[in-house]
Amino acid sequence: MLGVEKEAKQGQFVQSYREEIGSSLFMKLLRKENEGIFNEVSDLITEYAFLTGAHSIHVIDGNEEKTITDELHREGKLIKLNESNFPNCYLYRSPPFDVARSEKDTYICTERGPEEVGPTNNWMNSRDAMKIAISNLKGSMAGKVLYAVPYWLGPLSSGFGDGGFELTDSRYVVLNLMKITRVGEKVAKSIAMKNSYVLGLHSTARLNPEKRFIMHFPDENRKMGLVVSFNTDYGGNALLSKKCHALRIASFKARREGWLAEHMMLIEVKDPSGKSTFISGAFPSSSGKTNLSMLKPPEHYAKEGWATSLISDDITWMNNVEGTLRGINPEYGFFGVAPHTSMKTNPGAMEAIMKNTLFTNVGIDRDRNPFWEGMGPVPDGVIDWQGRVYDGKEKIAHPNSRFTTPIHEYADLSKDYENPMGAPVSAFLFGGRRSDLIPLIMEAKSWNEGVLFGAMQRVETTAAAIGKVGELRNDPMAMRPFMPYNMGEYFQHYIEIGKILKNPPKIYNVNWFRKDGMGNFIWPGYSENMRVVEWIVKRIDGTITSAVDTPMGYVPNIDDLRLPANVERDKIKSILEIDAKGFLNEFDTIEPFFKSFGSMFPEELWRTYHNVRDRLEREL
Ligand code: OXD
Ligand code: MN
Repeated sequence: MLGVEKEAKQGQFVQSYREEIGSSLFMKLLRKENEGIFNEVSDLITEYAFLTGAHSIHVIDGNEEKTITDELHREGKLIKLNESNFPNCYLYRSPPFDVARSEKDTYICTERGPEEVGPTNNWMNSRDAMKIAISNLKGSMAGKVLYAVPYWLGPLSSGFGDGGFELTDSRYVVLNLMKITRVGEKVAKSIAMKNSYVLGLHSTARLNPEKRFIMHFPDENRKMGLVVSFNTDYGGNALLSKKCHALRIASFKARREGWLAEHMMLIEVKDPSGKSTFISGAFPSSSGKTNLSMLKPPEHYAKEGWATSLISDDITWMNNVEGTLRGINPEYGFFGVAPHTSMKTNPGAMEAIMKNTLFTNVGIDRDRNPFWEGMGPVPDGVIDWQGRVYDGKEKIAHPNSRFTTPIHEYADLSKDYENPMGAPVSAFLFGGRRSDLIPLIMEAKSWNEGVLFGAMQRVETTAAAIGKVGELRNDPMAMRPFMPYNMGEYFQHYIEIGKILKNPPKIYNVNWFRKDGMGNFIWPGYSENMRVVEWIVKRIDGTITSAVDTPMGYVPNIDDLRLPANVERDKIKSILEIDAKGFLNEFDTIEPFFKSFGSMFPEELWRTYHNVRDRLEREL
């Protein structure tokens, strides 16, 4: 695949590479289960090791976490946190220029042409891309160990899961993957049975941001997908199982095979009668998706018998099973944004991250407890994310600092988390940070109008990606950074999915971020979002049949929302209203974006757009 197969077969280290690969327990099992895949993977690892000049190879069996952690700790690359308060927790500091996803360096590489990926992606011809990759990767691991991490996305026995291998020289990446995916021996059978896998080639190389590339080749690797990433060691750029595989490469597969790979959380909500409703939601990075997935009902709701549990905090794969969409979480852990996570905003996450967690770019106090903005008063002598004594001027934690935590540390995991068939999804929420216009909640009148809600998402940018924070940009279905093919075709794919479902989820637009004239948030958010969730559950189960019929969709009668004690009813009323003029402006603003997809933009969605627009005009 890398064009060095022949040389690799005769290379100096090849014999020892082969022996190292063959000695892995994972590889022994893989050989027993599927000799063909074993041979193919052995050749690929050898070829990559030869190209990068790796000193040796280590295939991860699943029991290496402690050894690698201890090594990095001894070398001073990990700081051990306070063992009494944060057992088995460590801090890693990344170079200040490698702290977030880099969209400008992210490419989709095909042979056909840029129209295939549309105006929201960077395209490169796959042959040119491969040349750039090879020249950067060549010799980049001299003297280093090449780690091969076999991982599985989804419950182990699930037919909806998918396997992958990430080959990397970064022990930081290995530790993260060991927390956020299922790895090693236990995944051999699943990969062998699937008889395919996504290949991820990563190298920290020289960490040169000028030559940073995150390249996706959907047609390579027997058309199962190849990702090549180098000169970066951070998050979505380097943990290739996550954004690269579970969203971008998976989206190509999902379109081909008729399912959805979404940037969505998935939560189970139990009502007092014990009935479960599963609600998924797409929110851009760093916009409260993790908090919503871990929503804890306020005390009096809990007393009444409402309960919630988590399936996914970031990514949901949904398949049509007999007319119902069923969702699984491909991941096995959280790579969550630390700042503003607190006992108020997300007590479940705070409890989960107190054990077995790898923190990146947060601050620490004198007792080596992690610290970040939003946690409470700043302790004396706090050290910032770059290891300097905090001077009160810059941030203590980087705004995109993270916690990497195994999912089983979270107390309220849904019993359906490991269900190989997934959980039946009854609602999609679309949302994001919008201080104006978008009401607290509105329900789409049809599947296609819901698709329009998603397509029209315009939200404020956050620190999860390099670039300006707080700018409004189009982010359909919160997938703009992750949708690897033409967005117009993605909308069509959504419309087609709606047609094959007997029980399509109801679609909602939510906005927790409306501000008043003084710049204060109107809705209290966090656990109080349960009140909106209750309305959604009751709309789905038919308990609440009447709602206000507006040109955009249905909004709650204010008396059907149980309001928190500390809010002004009139203010809440104002964020349930539809500003027809404002929405018409929004339609005008969005139109050039839709037109940028040319003939790829679905006719059916234009029709929906004009129908809703006409309704708004009639309102004036
Ligand atoms: C993430 C992101 O890391 O969306 O989840 O950037
Ligand atoms: Mn995300």
